[in-house]
Amino acid sequence: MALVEINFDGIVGPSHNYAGLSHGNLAATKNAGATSHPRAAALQGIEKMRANLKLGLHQGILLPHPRPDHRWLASLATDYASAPPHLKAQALSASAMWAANAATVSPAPDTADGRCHLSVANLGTMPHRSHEWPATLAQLRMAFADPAFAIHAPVPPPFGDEGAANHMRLCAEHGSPGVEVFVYGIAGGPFPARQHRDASEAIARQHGVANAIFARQSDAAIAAGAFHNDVVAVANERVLFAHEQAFEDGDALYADLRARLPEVEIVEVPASAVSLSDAISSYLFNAQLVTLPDGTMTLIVPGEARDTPSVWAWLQAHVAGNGPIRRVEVVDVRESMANGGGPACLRLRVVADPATVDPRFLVDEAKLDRIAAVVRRLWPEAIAYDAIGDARLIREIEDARRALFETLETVGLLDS
Ligand code: SUG
Repeated sequence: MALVEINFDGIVGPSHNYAGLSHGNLAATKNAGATSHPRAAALQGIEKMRANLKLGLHQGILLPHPRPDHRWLASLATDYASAPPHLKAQALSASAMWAANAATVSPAPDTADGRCHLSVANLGTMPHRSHEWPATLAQLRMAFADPAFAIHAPVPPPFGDEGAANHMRLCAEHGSPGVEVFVYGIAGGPFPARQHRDASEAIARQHGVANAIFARQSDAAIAAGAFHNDVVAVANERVLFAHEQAFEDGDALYADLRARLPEVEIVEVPASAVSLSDAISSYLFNAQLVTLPDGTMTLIVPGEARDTPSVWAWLQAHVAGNGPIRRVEVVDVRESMANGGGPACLRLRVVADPATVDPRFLVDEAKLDRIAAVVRRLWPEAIAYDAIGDARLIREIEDARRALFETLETVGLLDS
C-alpha cells in the first residue's frame, strides 16, 4: 500500500485531572482545581476518532501511561503516599494523552536513509511531562518495530523538545518529499519557551532531513498563551494555515517555503479578523487539517471555535470563498480543551504504510467499541482536585488501565 497519513490519538487516561501544572497554558491555569471527568474525556476522544474513521481517515492509538508514575517517584526518593502534593499531582497527570507531544516524525520520503524516523520528545520544561518519555519510547518501539521505521531516544536535557507540536511538514502530497519546518522559541518572556532550537536541529540531523527550515515562534504568541506552535499554526500537504502573529518573521518563512515548494498555499489569518487571544482561546489552529480520500481539504475544529464569533465568521467566509480549506467539521473535546489540548494536540501524525504498523496500535469501529466499553465500565466518572490522594481512587485508576491493556493485548507494556 502507498504511504498514507495515520493519526495516532492518545487515549485519555483514567487519571485525567485539572491540577494547573502548565505555566503558560492559560486554559490549564484557569481550570486548576476544577473537577475533571475522565470517563467523558476518554469517550470524547473516542468519538473524535470514530468521526475521523467515518471521514475515511486512517486511525491509530497511543496508550495511557502508568499513573501514578511510581518509578519516577522512586527516582525522587519518595512514593505516592508520602510525596508532597505537587509531586503527587505531577506523578498522576494524564498529560501523555496529548500525542502531538510524544515525538517528532520525519516520514520516509524526507530522510536520507528512506526510513520513517521518530524521535521521542524529552518534554523537559514541565516536570509533570518530563517523565512521559520512557513509556512513550516503549510504545513507539512496539508500534513501529518494522525496519521501515527508526525510533530515537530523546535529545538530552537541557535542550527542551516538545515533539510534533512544534514541527510542520509541507509537501505536494503525503507520500512525496516534504519541507520540514521546525519551530522554536527563545526564552525571555513571561512564559517558558518550551522548544529549543538546539533540540530541533539535533532532531533534523538525527533524522537525516534533507529539506529543513528552522523558524522562530513569535514572542507575542508565547506571551499570549501559545505554549506550542500548533496553537497558532497547522500544515497539511501544500497548505500552511497560520495566524499573522505566529512567527517572529513570517514573511521570511513564507518566502523560504515558496522558494522550496512552489505549490505551497499560505492561508494567514490577520489579527484584525481574529485576535491572538481569540485564536488561542478557541483553538482555531489546533485543528486537524486533513485531506479526505476525495481530496477535500478539511479542518476539524473544537466546538470552542464555533462558539467564538470572530473565528466562526472567518471560517464561514473562507469556506464560502475560494480558499483551499473546503470543509469544516466540529468535534467536542472539551475535557481535553480545559487543560489546553485541542483536536490536534490529541494526535500524532505518521505517514507510513499501515501494513508496517503493529496492528494493536491501529483501530477500526469495532476496536473503538471495545475500548469505549472498558472506559464506560472502569474510568472514574469524576475526579475532584482534593481527591488525588485517595488510595481507593488510585487503585481504580490502575485497575482501569490494566483492563484496557488486557483488551488491547498490550499487557507486555503495562510496566513500561
Ligand atoms: O503541555 N496540558 C498540556 C497541553 C498540551 C497540548 N498539546 C499541544 N499543544 N500539542 C501542556 O501544557 C495540563 C495538565 C495539568 O495542568 O494538569 C497540560 O499538561
